Amino acid sequence: MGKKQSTLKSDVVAKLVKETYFSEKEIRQWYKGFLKDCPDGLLTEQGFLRIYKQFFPQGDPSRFASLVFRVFDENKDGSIEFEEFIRALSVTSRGNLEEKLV
Ligand SMILES: [Ca+2]
Repeated sequence: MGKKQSTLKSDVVAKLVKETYFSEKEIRQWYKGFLKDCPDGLLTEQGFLRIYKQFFPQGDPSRFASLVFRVFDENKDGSIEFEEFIRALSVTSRGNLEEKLV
């Protein structure tokens, strides 16, 4: 709990490949970027919004991103771990999250 991880364990990667739309390579790339933005492995809501805006530059996703943040902070600890993050990204990048939230 709360330990720094510089690499992603292969069993974690395998699990995420199954649970998301991303390939192993994509997941490892996202993890690198994630650690750059969040060296302690935890993403705050502000940090999430910043990344989200890069991913969806059109429009103002602030409200939506805030909603997404709450939905995907599965253990409700106020921050998003990489596993929560990549699941959120997988769903939102396919654009069906609104359906899920309704
Ligand atoms: Ca969390």
